[in-house]
Amino acid sequence: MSAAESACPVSSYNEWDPLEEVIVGIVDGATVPPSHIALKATLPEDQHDFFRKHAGKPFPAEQIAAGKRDLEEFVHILEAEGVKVRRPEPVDQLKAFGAPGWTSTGLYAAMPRDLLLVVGNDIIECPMAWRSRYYETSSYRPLLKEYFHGGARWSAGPKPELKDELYDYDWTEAHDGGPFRSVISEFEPTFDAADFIRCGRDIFAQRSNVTNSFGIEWLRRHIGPEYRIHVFEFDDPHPMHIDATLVPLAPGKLLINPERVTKVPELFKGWDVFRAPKPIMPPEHTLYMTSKWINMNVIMLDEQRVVVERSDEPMIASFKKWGFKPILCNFRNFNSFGGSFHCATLDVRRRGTLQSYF
Ligand code: DAV
Repeated sequence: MSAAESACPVSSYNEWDPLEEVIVGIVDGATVPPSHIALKATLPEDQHDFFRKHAGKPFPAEQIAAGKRDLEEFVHILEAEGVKVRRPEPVDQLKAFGAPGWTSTGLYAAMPRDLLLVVGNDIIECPMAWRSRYYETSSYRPLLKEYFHGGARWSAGPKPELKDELYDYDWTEAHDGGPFRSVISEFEPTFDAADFIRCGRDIFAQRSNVTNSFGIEWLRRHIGPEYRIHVFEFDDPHPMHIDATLVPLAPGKLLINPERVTKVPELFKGWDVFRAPKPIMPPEHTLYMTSKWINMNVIMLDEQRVVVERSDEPMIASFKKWGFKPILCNFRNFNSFGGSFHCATLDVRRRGTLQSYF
């Protein structure tokens, strides 16, 4: 690695090199997006009513306050572990925006993992398929400009039009266990960063209700022949984001969702495969946008230290058994907004170099 590379403010190749700088999202101003078919395909069944009734309105204030408390605890923990923490700027999510043919209001700046992808020294703004997330990078622009001035590459996918042609308005779930039917078409490239997970030269991806093949192909050519993108299909009728399904924790160590990964890809032959324990999230706890499997949505601070939800005893015990060092943090209130530690963060800089682990 050259001196210029090591000095770059953006530098991260995998999920486990020692974490130096991270962006942690915010829940301030979190707003329920307008109703749209693209949401329907991913929201939990029991949340459809809530989203219909509260479209375009802020999420309940007490939930936002509780989510904020969890985030503050998380930030303190990261700082105590020696990690530099950065935060996005709050923006008014109720301000309408649009493009020819549509208007929307926003969502939040809670999940940097969803919309920014760091591959080496490149920080990529993803062309997201949800209209409500079209301008979500606004909150991160001051940071992106700073990183660019500091020497990072700053890229963006082709700005999507998000016309009606992108969406399948007749979408219904394939109940018969048939092949995955996405709510989005191949009209133009779209992808969320969280449908990709990095493992040095190898990057794992899935097609989902926000990521199409066109988007994956765009990224493949953008990052170039130094990287290999592997596209997997899992047993998940509502795929959106890979980080509660298949999570490489360290070289040779893979965490899987045992319900969705019924066949571990051949590539991981010889790796330790850890099956995430069943989530213990109480049924009365509101989860607006995810399944309970966010118990496996953890962040590695290095090859051993892993941040785990404080009340998640089965996960804590499993990580200890597997030889990791769990660091506990309250995060259930934040979980309500659709993710856990991995979703809430973007590892901007980890101390390490580009390597092959296969
Ligand atoms: O339920 O698998 C988890 C990740 C959301 N950003 C799920 C989604």
